[in-house]
Amino acid sequence: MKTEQVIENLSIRFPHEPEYIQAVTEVLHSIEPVYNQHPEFEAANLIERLCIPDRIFSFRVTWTDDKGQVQTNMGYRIQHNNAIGPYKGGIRFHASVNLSILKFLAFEQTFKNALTTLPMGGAKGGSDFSPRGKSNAEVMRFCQAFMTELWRNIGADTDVPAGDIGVGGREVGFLYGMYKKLARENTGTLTGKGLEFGGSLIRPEATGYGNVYFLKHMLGTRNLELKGKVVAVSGAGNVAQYTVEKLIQEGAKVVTLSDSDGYIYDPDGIDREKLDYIMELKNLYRGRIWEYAEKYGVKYVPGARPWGERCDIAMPSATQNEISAEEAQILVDNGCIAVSEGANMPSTPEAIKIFQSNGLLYAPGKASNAGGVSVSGLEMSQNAMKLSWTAEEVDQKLQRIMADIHAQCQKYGKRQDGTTDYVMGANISGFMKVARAMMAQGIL
Ligand code: NDP
Ligand code: 2IT
Repeated sequence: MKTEQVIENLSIRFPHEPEYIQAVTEVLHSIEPVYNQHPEFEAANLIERLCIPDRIFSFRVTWTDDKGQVQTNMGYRIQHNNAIGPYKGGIRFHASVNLSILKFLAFEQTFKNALTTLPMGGAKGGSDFSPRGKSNAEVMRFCQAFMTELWRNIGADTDVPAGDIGVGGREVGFLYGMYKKLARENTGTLTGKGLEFGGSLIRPEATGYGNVYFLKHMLGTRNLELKGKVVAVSGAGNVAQYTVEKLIQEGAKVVTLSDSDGYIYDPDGIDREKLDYIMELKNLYRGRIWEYAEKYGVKYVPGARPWGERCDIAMPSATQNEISAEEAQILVDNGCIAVSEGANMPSTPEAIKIFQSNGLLYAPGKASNAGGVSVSGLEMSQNAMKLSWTAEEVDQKLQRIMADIHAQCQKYGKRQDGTTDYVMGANISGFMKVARAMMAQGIL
């Protein structure tokens, strides 16, 4: 494979898609050596077939706001690759959503889902609609309008959406309700559903818990303990909240959280009671993180991210490209030993280089945040069997999956000195599974 040529070619064919090209570039650089050991891959032009999504749906979503004004947004679903199972991946509602962002997410999802050991292909969808500041009724009308267009293209055995930024339990409920009304079936075509109508226990917790389980495995390779470590977490949504919950259970001290307006720094650490307050603030009142600083009398820094605060471990859990090279260097200078990504692609390529060249334990999101989609896969299994597992059963399966992903990273990312390159490991392991499945199924 002439990697640079492939990247250049994709950049020309898909200009104005920087996040997509960024994600593709990282994976292609990782897999180049193993790809070149398989001339049959090149003969089948596997690389372009793997980088370019199977298909993209885009549509207008029309809805009426509370003032009676008719609004339009764009809606998308990217079905990236279904070589190993039905298309699977979240839906993002955020003003920044565009094809570049959804294509990078669908591409990453394909490799992440391959790592989970479950039979799921990769997809992503979303809209440039932002639920922020909208009433419940507006969110419901938007979700219903979005699903009116999407429903024909999804299904329990074809494409199974779930949540992502701006899409949580409330939105999945509205989306699923409309899906059922149109499709007239009840097979669980979305995951992240409420417990009363087919949702799985531990799905809300899964991404955050899974990331902490993965982190513990990484620390274990250096005989390090999580207990007593100071952790900086960004975001304050689903992933951040349950990351903090598990970190508290493990005896770590979480000192930061953030949202798109700024971050809070609590030197005493966020305890269970403070976390309950955050969950109520964010999930019920839909307030801002500065309100935490006001309530507990701690520092709030508007317009900034938390990486300047001293910590042993960083767990970015908000959005893509939220750690720049400068911020990575500050983390290193402050003695940070590990970065485990809850968000998708939160570290810029330059930041990753800084983490790796300074010997930090660094886990890319496609490995460390795979717990969320894994429990989505377990929700699909439970729906198909028409039964539900206990929280303990699901949590145990999640722990086993995260241990397995860590082992795959070690196997495929082993450096000469015996340490693990988790980027290399995750990319090669995910790629080889998808590649073998594609080769076996012919030129499509
Ligand atoms: P939520 O919508 O629940 O929370 C997102 C949080 O990140 C909010 O605090 C939000 O702040 C902040 N945020 C979002 N966009 C930006 C931005 N552009 N700049 C700064 N802050 C921002 O989403 P999730 O917790 O579900 O998702 C967080 C990350 O984890 C995403 O990268 C997602 O792709 C990834 N992920 C999610 C999984 C899941 O199961 N939910 C699974 C695996 C990965 P504000 O409220 O101000 O917008
Ligand atoms: O990025 C992700 O893995 C998710 N948003 C979860 C996808 C899913 O299908 O549960």
